Amino acid sequence: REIAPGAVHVPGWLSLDEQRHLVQECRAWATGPVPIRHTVLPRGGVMSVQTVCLGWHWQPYTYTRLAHDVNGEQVADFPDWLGELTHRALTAAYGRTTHTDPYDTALINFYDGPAKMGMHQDKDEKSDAPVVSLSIGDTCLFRFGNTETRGRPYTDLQLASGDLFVFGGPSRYAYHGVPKVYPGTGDPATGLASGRLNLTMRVTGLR
Ligand code: MD5
Ligand code: FE
Repeated sequence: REIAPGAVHVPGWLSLDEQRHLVQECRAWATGPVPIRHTVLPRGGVMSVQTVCLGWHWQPYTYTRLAHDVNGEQVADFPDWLGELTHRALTAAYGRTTHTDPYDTALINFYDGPAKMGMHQDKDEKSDAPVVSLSIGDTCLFRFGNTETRGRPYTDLQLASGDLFVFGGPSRYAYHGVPKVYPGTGDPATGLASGRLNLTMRVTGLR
């Protein structure tokens, strides 16, 4: 379903098996060369979500190869199979692949307890290729806004376990956020007993 031009929500896109596999892989990445952590913002704030990156390391507001803000190590590779899953996701959402640039980074966010994400734009990538988002675990309230301001107008919707959301075209630079996660709404059969995982695949445009 198209929420706005270029913003397509595909509920229940991932099978339970695919979700279980992604949860397992995320557990391994969380304890990889650069462990999952609460990102510290330049002005001293600490994000309530925990993030681990693949391919390129995101720290506000840039991408680097080495995680200078964590332990100086290089993040784990962005695996080919995740790039293939991303291209299947784009085909499912748009009916075709719109960009040929290879996807080279994933940001994996883990929401537990009261974790949420304020309204922001994703503009650290030097490519306007769509951002591909996969949700696993507890359902969240997702706020999809406009490209001009953090405030109204926005559309509130729920993202549940297995949902795919693709943000491209005119929606690529829309403000968005996660005002809350609904505890106890996930299926423990995914392997995630509580909390919410979100994987976003991106093209950094860097080399
Ligand atoms: C999440 N993650 O669920 C959220 C929303 C992030 C982030 O916002 O930057 O890691 S997934 C959504 C997303 C990504 C890029 C663009 C847009 C939404 N959008 O234009 O609405 O952890
Ligand atoms: Fe974002």
